[in-house]
Amino acid sequence: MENELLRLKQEAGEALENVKDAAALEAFRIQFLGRKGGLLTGVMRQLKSVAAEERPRLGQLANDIKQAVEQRFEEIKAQLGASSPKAGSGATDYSLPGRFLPFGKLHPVTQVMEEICSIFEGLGFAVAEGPDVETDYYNFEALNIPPHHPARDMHDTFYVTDSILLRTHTSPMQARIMEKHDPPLRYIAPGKVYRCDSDITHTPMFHQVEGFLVDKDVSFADLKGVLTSFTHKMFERELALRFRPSFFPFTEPSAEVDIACVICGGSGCRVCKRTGWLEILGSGLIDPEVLKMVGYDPDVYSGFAFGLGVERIAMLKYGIDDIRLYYENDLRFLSQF
Ligand code: 2U9
Repeated sequence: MENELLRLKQEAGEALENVKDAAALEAFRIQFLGRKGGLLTGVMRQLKSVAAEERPRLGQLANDIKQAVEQRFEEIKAQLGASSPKAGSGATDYSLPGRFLPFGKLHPVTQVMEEICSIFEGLGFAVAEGPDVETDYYNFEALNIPPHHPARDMHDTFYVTDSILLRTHTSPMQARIMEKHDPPLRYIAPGKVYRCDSDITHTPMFHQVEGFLVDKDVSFADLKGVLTSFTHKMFERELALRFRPSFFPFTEPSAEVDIACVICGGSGCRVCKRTGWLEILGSGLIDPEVLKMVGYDPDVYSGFAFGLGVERIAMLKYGIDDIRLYYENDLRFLSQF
């Protein structure tokens, strides 16, 4: 019996060290440790027929060997990262195909933002990014919106302190660029902006691309040319444009730009509220006060500026009717783009 135990110890040890995969490990378990017919289990059963005075010593030896083999078995199982199949479940089918994780994609807002930037880059604009946390000065004052100006109400600002805030538009970046560089300048500023507002057409965070061009003799005709070119490229057809007089503190004159409805082509439908037009961006000639604030002489230089909401452009391009869909992380929506 003792010899039999020592021989099994040696045999099991060698067999375990030769195990190379989960299937071989399972075969080992059945051969040596299986409840029915396992070699070690079988020897332990024979203890009953050993002489009574020998039983304690041989019982102890058998237990020590079984424990050592089981411990090495668990170590090798952990090394292989394999869990042996549960009793009665049958062997693992290694020919089954693996489970594939779905590929991620760029968010539709990121895709449209990149498309907008690449169109403006094609028109000669450079891209500049700036901080989301801004000073009151760059977000408002440098853009001709002094304290207590009624335009501040429209921005629904998230304040961090009295003079620090989450930017409500990307225009502060443009003021920073103008302050640092002399004309001619042609820049767009894409990024996240924040306003305390939430409903079917507003989220507290959204994305803007704002742009400007400053040089000598820049006129409203230049603005119309750039925005017409951008819109035709963005919507992949020569849609009619309408420049509607508007007001922004940083531009004078100002205009909101509409395109002929992408759904009905201008005849009137539910999407364009029967007007035939869809608003896509705001624009204007940079107010001389803003030029003066960054140190430019408005008698020498003039410029135009524009701003658009990326979520809105993507909604019009893809027929999305609720802005909140962008931020619910529902793959059934996101994987369509
Ligand atoms: C400087 C001077 C002027 C940027 C401009 C708009 C008009 C505009 C909105 C459109 C939809 C933002 O996302 S939106 O809510 N923007 O209408 N933005 S002109 O004018 C500037 C910017 C910087 C120094």
